[in-house]
Amino acid sequence: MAGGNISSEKVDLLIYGPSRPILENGFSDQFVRHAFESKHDLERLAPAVAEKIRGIAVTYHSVPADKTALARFPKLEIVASFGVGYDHVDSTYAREHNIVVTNTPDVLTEEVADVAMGLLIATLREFIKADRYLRSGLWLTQNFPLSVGSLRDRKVGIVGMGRIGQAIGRRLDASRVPVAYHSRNRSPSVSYQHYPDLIEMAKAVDTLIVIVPGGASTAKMINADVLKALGPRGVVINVARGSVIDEPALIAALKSGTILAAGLDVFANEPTVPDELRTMQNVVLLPHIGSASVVTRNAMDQLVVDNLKAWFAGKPPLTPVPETPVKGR
Ligand code: A2R
Repeated sequence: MAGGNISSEKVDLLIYGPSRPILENGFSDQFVRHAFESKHDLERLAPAVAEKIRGIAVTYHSVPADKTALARFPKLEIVASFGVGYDHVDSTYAREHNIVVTNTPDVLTEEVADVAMGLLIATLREFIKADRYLRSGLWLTQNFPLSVGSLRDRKVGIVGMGRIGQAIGRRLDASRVPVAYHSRNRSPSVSYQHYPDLIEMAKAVDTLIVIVPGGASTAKMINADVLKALGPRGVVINVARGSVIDEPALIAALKSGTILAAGLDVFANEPTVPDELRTMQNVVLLPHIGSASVVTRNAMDQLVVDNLKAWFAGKPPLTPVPETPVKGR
């Protein structure tokens, strides 16, 4: 199945979530844009307009394109979502209603892998603490203490060996760090040791880098048992989704010394981060910046626009998600 009606009639689009220049200027006059920043704003959308909407650009993961939201649009053909994770889009409802869902894979792969690697090293070698130490003038009186953590004596288990997991693996290879991975299926693209059982991998390594999709199948998969198996040298890096970690279990493990440290770019209830984490010394916390550079975010916005344009030019979508009812180009 290729794209929608290619006549010259106007196409009504909903821009759902924060707008940005490429989403504002990237469409020709054939498109009529209706911009709504939040779910609350969307409630103001007149039913007469909702009836005309044929495409939605979901511009951030904080706006839920759930069943209730999607059901308002009887003529909806395509939801073009920003980001590689699309757990905020009800792709099951979309498939059942023959609505195409696209995401923005590949264009952010190397950027997120860079952040995973930076966060790992910053956590192990305590960059943030060292920066604070220098700024506070303490270096004038004594040297910064040696870091307990180092990449030199570690074995990393990557949880998820897709596009980004493989890009992280390449960086660890370059750093001469041994790698293993956990996923449901063995990946034909890598030769690292595969563990179908996450606990078994956690026992065999001392560092986990989490890069699986969010959603029901991965919810709280990094739980108290996995953390216990990782052990007192354990370090957890999460650049996936906050939902993947049992956050109270992680906090307890960090407090009790069940594991050593964590580097987190994502949280269960963003942008709220538990006070207990914010006051801990053995964590590095980032405000979900994995893909958040100007160059990469522009490429992601452009891919959202290009998916919608391809579809309404009668072509297949460029990057449909696996569950969607159509094949890509
Ligand atoms: O399990 P598999 O064989 O489908 O492998 C995928 C793995 N994965 C899981 N592993 C264990 N338990 C699960 N329930 C589970 N579900 C998926 O995650 C595969 O190795 C990896 C996903 O790879 P890609 O689809 O290529 O995603 P990409 O581009 O690497 O991004 C991963 C996630 C995004 O969904 C965002 O949430 C986040 O990174 O930024």
